[in-house]
Amino acid sequence: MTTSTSLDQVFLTDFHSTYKFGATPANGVDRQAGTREHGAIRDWFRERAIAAGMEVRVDAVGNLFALYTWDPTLNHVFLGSHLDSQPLGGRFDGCYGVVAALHAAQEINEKVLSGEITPVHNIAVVDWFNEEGSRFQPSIMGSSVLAGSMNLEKILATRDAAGITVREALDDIGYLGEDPAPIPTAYAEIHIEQGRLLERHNTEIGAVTQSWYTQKLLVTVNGEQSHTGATLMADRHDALIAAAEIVLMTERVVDTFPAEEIVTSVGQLAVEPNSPIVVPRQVDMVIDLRAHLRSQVEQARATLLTQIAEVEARRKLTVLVQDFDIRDHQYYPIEGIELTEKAAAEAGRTCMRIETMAGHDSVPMNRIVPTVMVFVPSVDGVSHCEREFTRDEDLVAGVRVLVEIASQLVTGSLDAVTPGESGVDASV
Ligand code: HGY
Ligand code: MN
Ligand code: MN
Repeated sequence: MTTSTSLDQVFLTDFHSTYKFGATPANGVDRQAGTREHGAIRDWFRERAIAAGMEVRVDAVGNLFALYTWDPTLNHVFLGSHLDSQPLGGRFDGCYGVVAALHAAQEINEKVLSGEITPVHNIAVVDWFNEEGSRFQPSIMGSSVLAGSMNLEKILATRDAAGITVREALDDIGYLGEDPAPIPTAYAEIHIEQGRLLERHNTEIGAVTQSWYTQKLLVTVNGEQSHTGATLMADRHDALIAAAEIVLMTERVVDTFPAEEIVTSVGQLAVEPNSPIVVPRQVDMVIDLRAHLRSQVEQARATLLTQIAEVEARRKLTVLVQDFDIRDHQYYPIEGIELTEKAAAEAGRTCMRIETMAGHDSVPMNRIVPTVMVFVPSVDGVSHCEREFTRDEDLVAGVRVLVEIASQLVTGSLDAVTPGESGVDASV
């Protein structure tokens, strides 16, 4: 009889072996969606799944599935996350959830084959395509297409900065699929918290209650090119100076809200023509705005638009602002939260309710099927960074909880539960 300890060791060995895919010098990974590094870890996942007797499928948007189908007349409980990463990202973000799901599914399969569990649903482990949204925007692509909130053809035609389409990138790594995706009946995802609340509260498991309202703003500042040496200062229409003012405004807008209720940064900025002796003609940048409530994001956005209009007039240039990647805040079903709390208690782990500020594939899935989202702690709350770290004992605690949640889902515990509700602002 294999004990959970030996199973945990097998999981850890497997998970630690993923660090080599896209390994970076400072202990991170770089395997952006559709790159050869991303293809390599997907090949590894495929081999592991086939070796475990699973059927592998790839759908039209490159979602990669590994299935145990005990009864072909039944739908599948999905367990998963994503294997793609941010540039110079962390080894745990997404990948932990996929490997944990693979191991949980294998443990469930053993229980089904031994008759310990009588499933009313099959199980599908999924590596969603392009959750991160760095090379191809927006983020959370593959699960959003499956959930019906993004259009397949539009996504396949999306281009990266080099003009390569999603379709071409998937084809290049051999993951432009034609298989029918399995039909989900419920979804569970385990993920590192990427924040510091579990650490702050010295708690091992997070039962996620809601996702934050998030949106991005593409800001294009149009000035005029001129000579950095010969043009009088009064004659300059410097797009980068104006953009710099807007970046500082973005940080300052947060000060008008209660602490830790709204976050924002400009993570991406491109200057044209980016020559050392040319006053910049154009700047394109992306503001990421997220808050506990929709009304807070909308209020911050309105303040920024007013301030941007003032910069436009004063500096005699134009600024175009386009909203994109808008995700309403969404509640996870209480029955799933209670399932996590029960599973944590049975595993002898502390648990607390927590909101997710980061987006996940569970956000679109929570719109179509009952969804359970579980966190394990991030050391220093650091993520999207090579320094990202989660301790082995926290990783295996999460796997134990995921196995119990998955056992409940495949035996129908959430069958009577509706998908997550969109958030309604208490303040409106
Ligand atoms: O959008 C997000 O928060 C995720 O990290 N892609
Ligand atoms: Mn992630
Ligand atoms: Mn991420």
